[in-house]
Amino acid sequence: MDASDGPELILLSDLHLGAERGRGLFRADTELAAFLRWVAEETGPARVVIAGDFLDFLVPRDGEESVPAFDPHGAMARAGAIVEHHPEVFDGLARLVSSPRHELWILSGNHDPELLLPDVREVLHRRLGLNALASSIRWRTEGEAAGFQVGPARVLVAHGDCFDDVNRIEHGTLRTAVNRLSYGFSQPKEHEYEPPLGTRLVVEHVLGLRSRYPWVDALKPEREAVFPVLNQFLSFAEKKRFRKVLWEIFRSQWDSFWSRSLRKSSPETLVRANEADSPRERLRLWLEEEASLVRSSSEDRGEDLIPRLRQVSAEDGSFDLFAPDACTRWVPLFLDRGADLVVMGHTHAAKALPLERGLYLNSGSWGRLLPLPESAASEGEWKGFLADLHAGRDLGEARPTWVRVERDARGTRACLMEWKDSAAESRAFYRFEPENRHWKREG
Ligand SMILES: [Mn+2]
Repeated sequence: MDASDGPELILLSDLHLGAERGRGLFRADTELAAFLRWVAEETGPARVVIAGDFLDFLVPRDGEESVPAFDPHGAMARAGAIVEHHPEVFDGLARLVSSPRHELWILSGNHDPELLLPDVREVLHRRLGLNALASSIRWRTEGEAAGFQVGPARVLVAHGDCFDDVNRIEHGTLRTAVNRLSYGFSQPKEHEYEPPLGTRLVVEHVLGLRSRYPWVDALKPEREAVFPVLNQFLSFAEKKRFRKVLWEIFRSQWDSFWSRSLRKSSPETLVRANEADSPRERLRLWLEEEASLVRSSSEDRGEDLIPRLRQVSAEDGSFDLFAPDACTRWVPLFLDRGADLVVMGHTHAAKALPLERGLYLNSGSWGRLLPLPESAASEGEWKGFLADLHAGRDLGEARPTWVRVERDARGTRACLMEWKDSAAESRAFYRFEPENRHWKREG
């Protein structure tokens, strides 16, 4: 590779390293350490970008039942505990940080907005062998996207929670809170930061279910499968509490959709409702989605769970790299503004979707994933699956994916990759055609 070609990009996200080991969402210590060794030895010059949810501050330590939704005072200790539980991963990252051929970029996500706290970043700097004066980690902790140029292709990288009303971090109020905290205004009513409702759902409901149902954060699709299953398994009192939060989410989504997409749109964009992506069409899709969510939390009596899940399984594209996801209809906003490739994570569902103008790749997750059985699977298989879930079997496995964008003799290419059996495997590979700013699938 010539120097003029510039560094390649290696993008991964949603590692969810928590202050625990051998349980929970992330258990791929050995695989991730091997991957980082491969990156250090086999690639370069390269920029390695961890695009959000690198750490998970919403994971309890041994003996803790739950965690606070936002705990600026405990965040440093929790970061320290996370680092302690995953030594080989941090050794691998330390090696990249000290490598003259590699750059490490870290974006925060909705499970680690605490990375905005300088003390938390300091914990990582120390563990990775840096002192603050010579930092060579590029932090992006205010929700901003990171832009890169690889040959003629412009690449935009973001965590992806910006499109998710339930989980989006409000970076303005978080920044204000960090500012106030630094002056000693440390009470919630003084710093005024409120985590998103999705974070509350996790700490108030999901964490309490993890020991009974360890699959709860691995089963996909999240809303369409997990909510109806829990709705059947939970006690009446638990259901009531759970539904209360779901309703709050429903209402807040309506509010935020209204304020963001309608009130702020110019009147003529609301009238011209013929295009598929018009605000009115978006509103219709939105309402449809939300209606099914509310139905699943209020009407289900249990007897129709399997037929409903069969339908979810038939329609769900979570595990299909080429099936559109909820981001697909928003990504063009970035492509229209100059990006040729948009890479995001957050959904834990790896994607490779060429759009009308540009390409959208989702880097997936290194956390565990659990698909529903095939829609057409036998009644026995479905019953067995639900019995396993009910019995609290620890189901799910990691399918570690990442994105590689590099230059070769023929130009720029972008690949969705999987780390499988200690090797890098391409799952979908696209070549950039700069003349028409188009990506052509080549493998
Ligand atoms: Mn996320």
